[in-house]
Amino acid sequence: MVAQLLGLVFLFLPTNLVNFITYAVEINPKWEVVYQETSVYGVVGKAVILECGPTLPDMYIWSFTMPGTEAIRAVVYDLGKGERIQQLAQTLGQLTVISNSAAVSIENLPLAAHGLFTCQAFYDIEQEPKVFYYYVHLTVRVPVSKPYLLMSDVSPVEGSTMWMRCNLENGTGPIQYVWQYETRSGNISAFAQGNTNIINVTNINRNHTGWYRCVASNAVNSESSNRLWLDTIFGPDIPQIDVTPYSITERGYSALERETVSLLCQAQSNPASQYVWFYNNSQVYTGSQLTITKILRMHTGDYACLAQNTYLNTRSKKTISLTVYYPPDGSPSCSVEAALNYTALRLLCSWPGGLPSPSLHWTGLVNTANTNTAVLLPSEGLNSNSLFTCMGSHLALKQSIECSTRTYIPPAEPECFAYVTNNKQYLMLSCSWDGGAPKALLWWEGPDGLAKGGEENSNILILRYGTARSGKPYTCHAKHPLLVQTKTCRLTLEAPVLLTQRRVVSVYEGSDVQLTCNLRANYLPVSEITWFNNQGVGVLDTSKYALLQTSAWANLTVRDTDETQDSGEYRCSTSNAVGGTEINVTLVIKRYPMPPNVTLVKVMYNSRQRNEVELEWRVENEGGGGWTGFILQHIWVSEQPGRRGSNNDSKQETEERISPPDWYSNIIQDPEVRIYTVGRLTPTVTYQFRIMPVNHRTVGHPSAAKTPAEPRYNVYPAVIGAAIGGMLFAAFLTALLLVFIIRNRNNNPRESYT
Ligand SMILES: *C1O[C@H](CO)[C@@H](O)[C@H](O)[C@H]1NC(C)=O
Ligand SMILES: *[C@@H]1O[C@H](CO)[C@@H](O)[C@H](O)[C@H]1NC(C)=O
Ligand SMILES: *[C@@H]1O[C@H](CO)[C@@H](O)[C@H](O)[C@H]1NC(C)=O
Ligand SMILES: *[C@@H]1O[C@H](CO)[C@@H](O)[C@H](O)[C@H]1NC(C)=O
Ligand SMILES: *[C@@H]1O[C@H](CO)[C@@H](O)[C@H](O)[C@H]1NC(C)=O
Ligand SMILES: *[C@@H]1O[C@H](CO)[C@@H](O)[C@H](O)[C@H]1NC(C)=O
Ligand SMILES: *[C@@H]1O[C@H](CO)[C@@H](O)[C@H](O)[C@H]1NC(C)=O
Ligand SMILES: *[C@@H]1O[C@H](CO)[C@@H](O)[C@H](O)[C@H]1NC(C)=O
Ligand SMILES: *[C@@H]1O[C@H](CO)[C@@H](O)[C@H](O)[C@H]1NC(C)=O
Ligand SMILES: *[C@@H]1O[C@H](CO)[C@@H](O)[C@H](O)[C@H]1NC(C)=O
Repeated sequence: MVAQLLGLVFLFLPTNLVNFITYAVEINPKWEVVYQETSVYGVVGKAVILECGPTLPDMYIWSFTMPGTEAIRAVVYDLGKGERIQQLAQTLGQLTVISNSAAVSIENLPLAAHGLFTCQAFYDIEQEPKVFYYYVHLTVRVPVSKPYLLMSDVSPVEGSTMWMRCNLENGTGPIQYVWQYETRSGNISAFAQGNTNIINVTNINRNHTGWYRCVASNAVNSESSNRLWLDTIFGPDIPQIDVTPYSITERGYSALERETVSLLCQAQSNPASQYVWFYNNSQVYTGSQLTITKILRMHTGDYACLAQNTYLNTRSKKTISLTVYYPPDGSPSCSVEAALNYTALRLLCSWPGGLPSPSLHWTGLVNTANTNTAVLLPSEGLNSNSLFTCMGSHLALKQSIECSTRTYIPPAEPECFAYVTNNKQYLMLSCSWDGGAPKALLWWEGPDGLAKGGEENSNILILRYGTARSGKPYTCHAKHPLLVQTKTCRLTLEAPVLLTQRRVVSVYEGSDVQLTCNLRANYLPVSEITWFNNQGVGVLDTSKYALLQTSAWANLTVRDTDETQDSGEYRCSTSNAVGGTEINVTLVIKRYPMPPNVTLVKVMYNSRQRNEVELEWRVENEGGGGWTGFILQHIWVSEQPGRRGSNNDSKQETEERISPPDWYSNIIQDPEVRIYTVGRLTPTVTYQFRIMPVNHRTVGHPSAAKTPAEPRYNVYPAVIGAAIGGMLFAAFLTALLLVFIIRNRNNNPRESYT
């Protein structure tokens, strides 16, 4: 039995396992050896149990074959006399046989224990022995040690490439590597994994920023490295600008005037951005938030935020346009105008200025698109007096402002009148229909298709003077949108006709006479009446003429008429745009009848001084025309030098007398006077006297001229007698005149007409 065992051992030793098995099978094919193979995995330093059959065999031998060698070496055996641990076992860890079995336990497993353990077990030796070979492949594994992470760059710039390596000292392969990524918030995720300990990270971005660790795992364990912070350098991105209060339009941002506006600029960047603000390309502020308190319309413009990464020396910029809205000044203005050829109304509402333009709408209008500022209203169904209100609102105003407009028909009727320009060049036909809202339209129609287009409120048809048609109507039409019917007024022009009370006026000279001239009717246009005197000269108000005039008549008074000056044809004339006319008035100035002849009865110096002459006269044949006074005249006839008592040369005196003699007149206006004394005469001169009677303006025949007589001293009583006789005669004449006057007082008019 020992031989068998030894033989077996012998057989076992020299060859490889396969040979040995083949050989054993060859020995005894009937008594087949049973082979069983298992694999056992152990971890270095730990314990492992290697089984050798389920029951305790009668004998067993544990052997060990180092990998890479063929030699099989005994480790421990028990041939029935107890276990015999070989020296080899010391290199294989703390090897003990588990009692009551053939299993061995190896504690503190060394790497050297890695190899093939073979347990040859013999059962039932006393009877028919059974042989089992248990092959136990022991794999000794090394746990992974704590790895440590290495990065090529812990602050990579965005877009660059880097690597991460998971360094490991010990560990049996295969080893799996997992790179973990931990966000700031502590969320951990697998970033990469594989069986190599290095990974390349291309195109690094900011999302890669965070904690990294690597985990190395093998069949034994798994170990995690310490975490390492990866800080991606990037930016700045294009800044984002937040405007508060937020209001955006298609033109950009908007703000209301006087608001406080804050512009916040943010640009992602590592390290953090530095900000500079620009307004219309001028730097205005450094910092992320630009605040404008009480923004004004002049602050409209472009705002740019420049973000800088000072580490990378990179920058980015964003520009926004900010419009400051402001309301229009004042309030909206409402108006109404005619539309559709004065058959409808157009309401207009306007409120200029403001940004954006204010919104305007008419209130209380139905069936109209009242979003429009100009609204068209058909005039049907409208009251003649209506109020329309337009509301104006603007986003910068809390309250809307309204305006209103009223429509009404002109209060009066259309009025037509005509007048002539001062220089009589034009005739103006004026038509007016004032007041009213909207304004009315006026147009003219005249004879022969004459027309003048429409004008509002008033319309003047201008005709060249004299071209107007007499007797034909000129019609002014007036249309107001609030009235369906057209109103009219009409002018019919006629040439004037003049009348006078008397065609021939006769009057005694010296009186005032009135000539009258009046228009038969009131003609359009009003034409002025002009008087021309008997010389054909236009009459003005003078001392001679008094002109009294209205538009309808003109009375000419000729003052203090004189037969030769004032007699004749007087003409009264007028004309208007359609014609002229004149009438003649014949003025006949009658003279008074010739006064009776007068005879000088006494012409005498009243003293020797010869400087006063006393005259006395007598009216002949008093039954003729009356008299109103006398003209007493004297004239120089000659001079007696000697009588003057002067040394002056007489030749000289004679020469003086050569000039034609003049009659010197004394007017005596009292018809009763018969005696008169002419004084301040030159004593040396010889005079002649005469007298003429006067009846108003009519001068009678002069009496025979008489030279004064020298006074006589002894004729005194005769003189007195003559004087008394003269006085008596004069009294008689006066009585006669009085009788004449009294008799004719009532039927002796100053003028008479024929
Ligand atoms: C002579 O006449 C002249 C002019 O007539 C006069 O100036 C002068 O005084 C006279 N002489 C005498 C003596 O009367
Ligand atoms: C790696 O194994 C060697 C030898 O077994 C040991 O000396 C060393 O301490 C191990 N290293 C680590 C990190 O466990
Ligand atoms: C952590 O990650 C999980 C899954 O990846 C996700 O559902 C969760 O929202 C994350 N939590 C945070 C705080 O990011
Ligand atoms: C990483 O990149 C290096 C060079 O860029 C290359 O040699 C290496 O093969 C790459 N490794 C992996 C795992 O891609
Ligand atoms: C980073 O992550 C965010 C959210 O997951 C994503 O929207 C963004 O595009 C990422 N950025 C880059 C550079 O990949
Ligand atoms: C800024 O620019 C805007 C638009 O170009 C312009 O309307 C505004 O007047 C400018 N402001 C100043 C102060 O130049
Ligand atoms: C306007 O109205 C007037 C009469 O009311 C008419 O004569 C004129 O032809 C009209 N004009 C138009 C353009 O309809
Ligand atoms: C002028 O004459 C008219 C008659 O033609 C007459 O009626 C009127 O009273 C006169 N006026 C004056 C102020 O005499
Ligand atoms: C009026 O008198 C003027 C002359 O004095 C004469 O030429 C003219 O024909 C007269 N007119 C009339 C209407 O009698
Ligand atoms: C009046 O005198 C004139 C001239 O002296 C004379 O012709 C005339 O007959 C006289 N008349 C009378 C009525 O005597």
